[in-house]
Amino acid sequence: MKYAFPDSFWWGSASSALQTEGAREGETTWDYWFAREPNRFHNGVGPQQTSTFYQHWKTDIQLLKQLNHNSFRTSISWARLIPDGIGEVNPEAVDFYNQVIDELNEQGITPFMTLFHFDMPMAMQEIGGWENRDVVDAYARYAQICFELFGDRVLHWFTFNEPIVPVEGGYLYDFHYPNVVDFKRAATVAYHTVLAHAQAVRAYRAGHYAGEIGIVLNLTPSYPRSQNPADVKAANVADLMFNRSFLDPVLRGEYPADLVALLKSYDQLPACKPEDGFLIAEGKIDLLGVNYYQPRRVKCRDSAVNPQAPFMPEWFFDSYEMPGRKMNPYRGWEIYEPGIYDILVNLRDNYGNPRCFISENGMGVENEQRFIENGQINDQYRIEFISEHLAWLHKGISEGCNCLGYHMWTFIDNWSWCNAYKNRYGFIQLDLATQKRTIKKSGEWFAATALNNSFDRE
Ligand code: BGP
Repeated sequence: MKYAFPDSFWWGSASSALQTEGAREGETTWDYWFAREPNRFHNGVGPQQTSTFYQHWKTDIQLLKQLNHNSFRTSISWARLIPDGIGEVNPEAVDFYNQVIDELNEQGITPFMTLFHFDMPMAMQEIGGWENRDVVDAYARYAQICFELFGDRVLHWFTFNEPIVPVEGGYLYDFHYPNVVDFKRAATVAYHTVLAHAQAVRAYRAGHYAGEIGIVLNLTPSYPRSQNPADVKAANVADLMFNRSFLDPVLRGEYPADLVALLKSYDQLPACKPEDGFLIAEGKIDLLGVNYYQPRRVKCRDSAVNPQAPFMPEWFFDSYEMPGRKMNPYRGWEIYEPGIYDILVNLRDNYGNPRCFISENGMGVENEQRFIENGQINDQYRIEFISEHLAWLHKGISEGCNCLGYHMWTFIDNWSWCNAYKNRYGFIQLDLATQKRTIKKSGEWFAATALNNSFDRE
């Protein structure tokens, strides 16, 4: 069967500043944490050793072109642009981003720009990070500076990438700095992130810039083990906490009443100001980026909660390992392709069918060198992964979902937070010793699919 996509469908990939550029003047929480606890990072590889995009941006953009990208998302590093987060703008950073943006446009690759992809300037973290409303204001200033500097040539902006991840990693589950376990502080961080988002949207609207503004959310559809009411209730709480905590404010301009009531009943609500509601209502977006990697399967808890244990989302559900689930064993994530369709249908039916696109989807695999044939990684598994997801995405579009494109994570193998270079995601293989780039089989497949705006499959 031939899967053809709408005209002007966005074909591309995503990356982020910290994971690709390499070291910079302004320190981030990642540099700080790595210097103190290198053992927390796979093979002790830190954020200085990334895929050297800062040096190779021009030839890397040539490679994007070779992969027939018509669009590409990366992020601006707040710490590179404004090393202390709030003060002077670094002119070298302005030159760098200007060059990248201009080259992308010249090559016919539409730049999509994220303002914050997990990379908090250390100076901002030192005053409390997202727990401090001064950091919210500093972020809004940074966003406004980016709009002024680059807004004439960047027409698709994203305030945050996966804003729930720093909440989970930094304040609940101990996989990002500052390694706090405290639900109320996590809720405050999440709430202030929404306020920061809304302030950036407000600034963008006030400046009457030519493009559009959105956010990128990692949506994990919550599937109950069964239709037993206890399982369904558990899945609903997981959905409220991990999806709707950001989805509702940015698409509906308000928080779900059920979420507010739940947190209130456990005394976990962050401090709110009366004017916040108006600001959040102004934060409604033009375009939603959806990152989809895995579903979340849940069941009701089998045991009572330990009242001495810290209050956690898991007070309301257990994760459920469905027998027979298909796994990506390297990352430990389930692969469930219909999830991409379920997300789109949910957006269509419950959120007014917003303009959206798949902003990340991908498969990290360890030790890909074992698949080298005639000098090239033959990553057939990745081609399968993409085409199966695209088939479900295609079904969504044919049923009226407003999905405008598909971006893969990622372009060139890059540095992956605590996993460093363990799992490779790229269309292009990176040789860490020489920095040599070699297109994988999946890169060629994607280039052909983007060129034809379609692919064939049985
Ligand atoms: C997303 C992030 C990316 C990227 C990707 C792969 O959550 O937006 O930055 O890293 O996941 O995940 P990981 O690197 O954890 O394997």
